[in-house]
Amino acid sequence: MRVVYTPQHLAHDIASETIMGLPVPANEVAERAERIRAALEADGGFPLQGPEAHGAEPITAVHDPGLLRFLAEAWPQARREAIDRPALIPEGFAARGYFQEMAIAHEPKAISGRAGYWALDTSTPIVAGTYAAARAAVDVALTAADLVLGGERAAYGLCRPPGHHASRSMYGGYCFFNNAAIAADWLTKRSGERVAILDVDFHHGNGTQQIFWRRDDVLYVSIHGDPDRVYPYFSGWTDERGEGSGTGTNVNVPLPAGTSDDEYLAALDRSLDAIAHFPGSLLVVSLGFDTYALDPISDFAVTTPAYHEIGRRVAALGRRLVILQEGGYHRPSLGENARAWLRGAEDREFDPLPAAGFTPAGTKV
Ligand code: SP5
Ligand code: ZN
Repeated sequence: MRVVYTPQHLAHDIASETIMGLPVPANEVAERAERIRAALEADGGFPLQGPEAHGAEPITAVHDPGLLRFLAEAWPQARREAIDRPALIPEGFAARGYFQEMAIAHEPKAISGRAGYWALDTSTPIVAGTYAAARAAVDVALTAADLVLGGERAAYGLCRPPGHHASRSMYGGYCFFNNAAIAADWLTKRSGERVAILDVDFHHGNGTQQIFWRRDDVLYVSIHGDPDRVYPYFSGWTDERGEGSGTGTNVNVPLPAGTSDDEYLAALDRSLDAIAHFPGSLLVVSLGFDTYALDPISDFAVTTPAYHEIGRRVAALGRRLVILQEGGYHRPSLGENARAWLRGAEDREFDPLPAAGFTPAGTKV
């Protein structure tokens, strides 16, 4: 299987994030993508290629042009305002209650307020290289989509930063542009077909759900930690099914803490069944490894052999696969989990390579 990767992600270099007001070491770090790249290179069956630039148009097809403008301008503006901090994090948010019963919505000029106007949370810092990395991640996703449109049965886009928490007009959850949503929208236009998205990241893909909420040409199916318990908290319940002509094209499968391999695979089978009933030959996979038993911010108990089986069952649907990386924060396991999943998707056996070579981020080779 071909893999699309670019070292441009290294520019999104985050040291810490803020959780409930306190700084903690960042989870969404460059080492994640470098671990996966190194394991796939060591495997030998996953040729790497760089992305093609696709411009801004596919981004503004699903995102507010104001969000794109904000992300392009945010770091330079923070520097101009002499905000002497390692990263830009919002000071306050345009919360639901602020606007209730008032049809007002001004984007302020100051960068601290501007960030809060577009942001979901305080755990998604913006640094000097964030915009370039986020744009490159979109190009990675679209290049993987093009490989499949060009005849590949499957392609893997090693996107970083991830995307599924970014909605039409909001960034957050370590995400800036919704790589999977942009790729799915692109696929509908280039193929003329309906497109399904399967989101197996531990977290509900609130952004992807929001973007396609009223659309009947894109099915969104997500398996995730129950929002009553975990981030992103405000969406992901089973009664969220879409609205208007999109009614019935949003499927949420929330699961309890401690979900085992067998419980996860049972939920996967139900989800694949929903996809099998939706027309079209294309499936975008939002692939997260934060369902892993040792993930530091999640609470499922999925293991590496299960990733091989999940990849196998997803591919057994018979759809053409655009597989895009989302989360997964247990760095030592990421390479093997990705290799297991992707070999499963090719219906090849998985033989663990516990000593798979790893070249640290930034190392000259
Ligand atoms: C793409 C993706 O996986 N984004 C996830 C963003 C999660 N951000 C909030 C993290 C909150 C961590 N809470 C930790 C509890 C540990 N017991
Ligand atoms: Zn996640």
